Amino acid sequence: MKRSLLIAAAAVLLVVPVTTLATPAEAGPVCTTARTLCLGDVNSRVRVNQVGYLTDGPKEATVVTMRNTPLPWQLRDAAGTVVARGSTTPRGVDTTSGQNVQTADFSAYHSAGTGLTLAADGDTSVPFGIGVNAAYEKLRVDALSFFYTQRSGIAIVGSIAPGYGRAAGHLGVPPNRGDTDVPCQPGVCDYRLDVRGGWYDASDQGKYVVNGAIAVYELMSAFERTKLAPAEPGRLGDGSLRIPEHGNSVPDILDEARWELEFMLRMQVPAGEPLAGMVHHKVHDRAWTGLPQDPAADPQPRELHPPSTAATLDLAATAAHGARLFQPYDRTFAARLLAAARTAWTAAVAHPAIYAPSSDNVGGGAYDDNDVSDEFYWAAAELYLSTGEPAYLDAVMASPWHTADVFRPQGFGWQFTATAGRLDLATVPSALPDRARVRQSVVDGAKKYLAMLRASPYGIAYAPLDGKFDWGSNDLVLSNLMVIATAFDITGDRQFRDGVVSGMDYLLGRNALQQSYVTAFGERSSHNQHSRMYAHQLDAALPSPPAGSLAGGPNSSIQDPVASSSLRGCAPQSCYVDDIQAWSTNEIAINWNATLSWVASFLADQREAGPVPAPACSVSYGVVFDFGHEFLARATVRNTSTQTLDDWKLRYAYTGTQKVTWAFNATARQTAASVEVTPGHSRLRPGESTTILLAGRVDWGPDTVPASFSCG
Ligand code: 9MR
Repeated sequence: MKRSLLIAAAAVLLVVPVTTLATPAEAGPVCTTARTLCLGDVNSRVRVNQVGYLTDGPKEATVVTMRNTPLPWQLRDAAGTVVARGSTTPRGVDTTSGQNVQTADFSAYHSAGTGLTLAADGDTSVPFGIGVNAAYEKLRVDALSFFYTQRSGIAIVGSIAPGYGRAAGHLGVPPNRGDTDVPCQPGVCDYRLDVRGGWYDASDQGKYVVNGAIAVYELMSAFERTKLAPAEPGRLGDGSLRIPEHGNSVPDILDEARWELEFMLRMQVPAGEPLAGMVHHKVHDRAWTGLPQDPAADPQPRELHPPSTAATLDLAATAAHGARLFQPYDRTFAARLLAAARTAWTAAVAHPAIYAPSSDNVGGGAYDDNDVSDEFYWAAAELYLSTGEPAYLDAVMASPWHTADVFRPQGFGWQFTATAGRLDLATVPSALPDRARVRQSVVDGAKKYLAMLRASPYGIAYAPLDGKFDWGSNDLVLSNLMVIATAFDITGDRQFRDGVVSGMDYLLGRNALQQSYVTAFGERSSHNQHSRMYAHQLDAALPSPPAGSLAGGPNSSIQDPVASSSLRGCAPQSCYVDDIQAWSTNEIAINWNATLSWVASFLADQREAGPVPAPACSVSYGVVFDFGHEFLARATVRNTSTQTLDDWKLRYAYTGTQKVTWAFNATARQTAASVEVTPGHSRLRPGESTTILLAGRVDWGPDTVPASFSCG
């Protein structure tokens, strides 16, 4: 059959007109099956963020249309009354979707509400809200609570995760054959390891150090950000997530990160063995299991796969990172982490080229990587930031990644970790000689992503080099939003905050498929993700993935049978289907939810009425004397606001191991890393300054200055 006839037949079969309204050449492949959500009756051509918009934030929608001249749009409230109107901007054919589109900007409308709709070109959007900061707060908690239900080696308690209770998986209880005493693959080693715990990676119940590492980094970074930027640290504190470790005085996000770190430590080759200090790349089933599969009922033998330099360096990076964060809560654990990080670094230097091969993909994913220069950079960066030691600084400065452009259009993740190192070198205080340049590089990278976002009529801050969307593209979009968010934290420049707010629209429904990729967020959200535990689509007795689960998203390579048969010829953005068997486009994974958690946490910190306000004071904090393990610091606080500060307090957090023991001209109280200073000078008029002296100890590591202060 001729192509044009085929397209006509498909359109007749679908009864309703195709909604992509692109040229026939583009419309054909996108709309030939119902799976592609091309049905005009359910798929509005007006694409919005289905969760909604912040009252004081950018508000844009994308309209799929054949027209190329501006069209009128109307914003209606829940009662159907037009509350704002305007006209669209023609954007031509969008290369990522093949759709001819226009954008509608209703940012000037600031009133909060629910059930709003946007109409243009004879079609109306799904309902959405304005004033959705609370939804982002919920997203932060949901996205982070995902990790609890992914835990291995512990029973999931139904009262904590309603609907998701299950027996502990892989604790050596039959039919499980792991993970308490796991042998290596034949010929790899002659010892066995107890590698219980950690998180199941995705749908499969494998546990992979490199993917665990990037996920745990993002969780720890979301926590560390509360010390580096104006944020509300309590929101990530003890009791904030749906996890069992409430009431232990440790922020829940760190409790969750520790679950994975403990597992990663168990993957390190023990002293006395030939590759001592290296880290096994992964542990998983000998053969693939089918769907559904309860972890506790998995009968497959588990095997340790060979150590790799990438896994070793990733343990070095995250254990070093964790050491500085856990120090205020558990010094013994912090010391264990730091020792393991040092050992791993030394082992990686001695074995710099042991690569995980792409062929090792039976029973689990390969997570192959044969360039570990970026992992060396990241590990050196975290070791330097935590210890301040010259050897690690030298490794940072000597790395080609230190001056290269690490802000790649295709984003970063488990396979490319230099960006993680760069972001932390830019934000965590240190004596890095070229720190100002490093900070500027993040701002420059973010500007590039912002330009991409603005050039894309769907607001996508992601542009893979060949135009093909990668496996897990949603995660890569979010990774670039992390960079834009970090630029906001560095500069306070509102365009970056607005960029992140706007960039989230794509993931929550403003896209070619009108799909919210986050379960239970938005009218049309993904809920059939590929998962052995949450296989509701296959067995009605099982749950769907929990609220806040991110689907991997459009993947041009469509490697699974369902996607490859139903999406053949898809435009990049349309290479997605919410089907449980479409594992190459629709899986869930810890690294993806970690990036979502980071960005959701940033968004939750952005209030309705503009970014978190600048502090009422400026603080100049300097170390006056450093006697090795003791310090004397001076903080000069100036009231930069227009209001007199009465009975005010100075608040900040250390990123290192400092502990204030005494204050002059003030009283200081330190809880974990957070310090609250009550000055003797309790009234500070606008423009007035006061100086406070603080004495304290440094257990180990550098005596760096705090990064962010608040007064009030
Ligand atoms: O996220 C991984 C992606 O970057 C790779 O291209 C893909 C193929 O190797 O593998 C993805 O990771 C999967 C892993 O191999 C096994 N567990 C599920 C992961 C998410 O799909």
